[in-house]
Amino acid sequence: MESHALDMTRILLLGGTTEASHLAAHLAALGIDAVFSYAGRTVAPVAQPLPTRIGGFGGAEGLAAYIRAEAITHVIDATHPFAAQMSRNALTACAETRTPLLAHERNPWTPREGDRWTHVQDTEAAVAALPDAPARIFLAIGKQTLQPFAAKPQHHYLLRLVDPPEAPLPLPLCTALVAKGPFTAPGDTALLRDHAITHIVAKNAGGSGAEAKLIAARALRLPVILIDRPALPPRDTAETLEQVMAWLAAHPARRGV
Ligand code: 3Y8
Ligand code: NAP
Repeated sequence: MESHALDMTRILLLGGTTEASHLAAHLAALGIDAVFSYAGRTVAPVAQPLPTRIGGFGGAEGLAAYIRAEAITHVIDATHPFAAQMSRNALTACAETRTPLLAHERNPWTPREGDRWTHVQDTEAAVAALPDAPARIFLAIGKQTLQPFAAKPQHHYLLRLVDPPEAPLPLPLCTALVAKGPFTAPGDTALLRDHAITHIVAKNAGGSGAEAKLIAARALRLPVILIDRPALPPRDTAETLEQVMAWLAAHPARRGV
């Protein structure tokens, strides 16, 4: 990227994933002006080597106002594939402010030999896919989408949360673990075995940070109910850091006069 374009570049990096943290470190090392953004979903998010803002923008309008006020020249959406509302707002705000937008996301996981996966479209379909006879379910989906599982209270649920739950959990038989990824296959294999887990429910997040439980399920030959990621409108996407940097070079910064 030419130096003058680099001087005017000011990136808003929508984060909250392993890939966002890797990109933040790369941009900081290059001295590229960028702001990292968390939703504020957790008590103590991982510190980033970039100036960081925490909290919602106030919808697409709030994001558009932020882009103008902060003279943002590029938005890189490196949020989680299930953070669909943030991604939709970024599409709207970048169209309105004519700001180049890139989605930095990982590909969905694909099954390998020995995987016993059932693909479902959403959380409700995941609940329907559970057996009726009491079982022991590892719900590795965070805490925002637990309520639908109350429809099958007969199961014992093992939950893994980033922060201790503030409110009572909606599942009568459950064990809550507080742990922040990225996780390891040996650790998750021991966890599934220690809790005599019979089924796993997970989001098709892709990437490495959440994959350990799928590797563990393959080793223990356990069934996995995998929730497909929400569909999003078309946008520029880049899977690797190199593709992100090539996209930036192909979209040199310019501000309306
Ligand atoms: C607040 C930032 C990094 C980022 C690490 C990745 C990997 C570890 C694995 C399991 C699955 C789950 C959950 C998970 C993983 C990474 C990544 C990823 C899954 C942090 C983070 C924030 C969040 C929000 C949190 C959600 C929850 C989802 C737990 C930080 C740690 C289940 C997604 O308790 C809650 O309210 C948790 C909420 C959104 C999904 C949900 O709907 O509940 N992530 N996760 C970000 C913000 O405020 O903007 O606190 O440090 C980030 C990471 N979580 O830098 O290495 O890249 O995916 N996060 C899923 O994938 O299924 C756990 O337990 O096996
Ligand atoms: P979401 O449902 O798509 O977004 C809900 C609202 O949260 C957005 O409209 C926006 O509020 C705010 N928001 C979301 N991400 C933000 C960000 N990076 N910076 C500033 N505001 C943000 O999002 P979510 O699924 O709750 O995810 C929240 C965060 O957790 C994201 O950073 C995401 O990358 C991370 N995460 C989510 C998952 C998951 O499974 N959903 C997994 C791992 C990490 P306003 O409308 O007010 O702007």
